[in-house]
Amino acid sequence: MTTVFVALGSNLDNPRRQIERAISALAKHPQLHRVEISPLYSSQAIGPGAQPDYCNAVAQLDTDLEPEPLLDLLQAQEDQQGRVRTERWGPRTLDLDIVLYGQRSVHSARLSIPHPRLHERAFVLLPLADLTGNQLLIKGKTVSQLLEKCTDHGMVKRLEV
Ligand code: A4P
Ligand code: MG
Repeated sequence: MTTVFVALGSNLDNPRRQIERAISALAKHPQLHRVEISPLYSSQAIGPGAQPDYCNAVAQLDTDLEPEPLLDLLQAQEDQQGRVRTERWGPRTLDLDIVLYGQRSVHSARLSIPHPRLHERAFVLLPLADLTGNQLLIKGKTVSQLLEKCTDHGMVKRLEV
């Protein structure tokens, strides 16, 4: 079993409900175990044009799936929730990214793990810190060390339960 962190993001069609729907699909999937979810955050969109704010969260889970079959499962859930892929970083009903897959680095045509923009995104680092405290090392750095260098904290707010 490998412990994996998945970033969830949505900024279309009731983002909070999209994230809640994705969480419940992950939690009941037979190949995903011990699924834990961070608090939810609201964040200003990074991307082209004026876009609605995002709802973001991170899930921690254990799985026997290899990275590519896990990506297939996550993309199937994105499709299930009406994801339409138009422009890069465009608005979306659901984005599920593999942030970390155990200690493994993956660089293939379909996958870059750790997620290459993890260190510059408070909307991923803050929920990751909620789940792991300061236990996790990412390329030798703690999440707090990454957060110190990350400049977009002001754009990210934790949502009330
Ligand atoms: N891919 C490569 N590595 C991964 C990975 N670790 N996990 C490939 C998942 N997918 C990965 O993704 C395009 C391709 O990336 C996939 O087919 C997969 O093979 P996509 O989801 O179709 O497109 P995208 O999300 O627009 O591209 P990208 O480059 O993954 O975007 P990012 O960097 O994830 O950014 N602003 C806020 N506030 N909150 C957000 O959540 N998200 C994005 C997406 C932009 N701005 C945001 C947010
Ligand atoms: Mg994505």
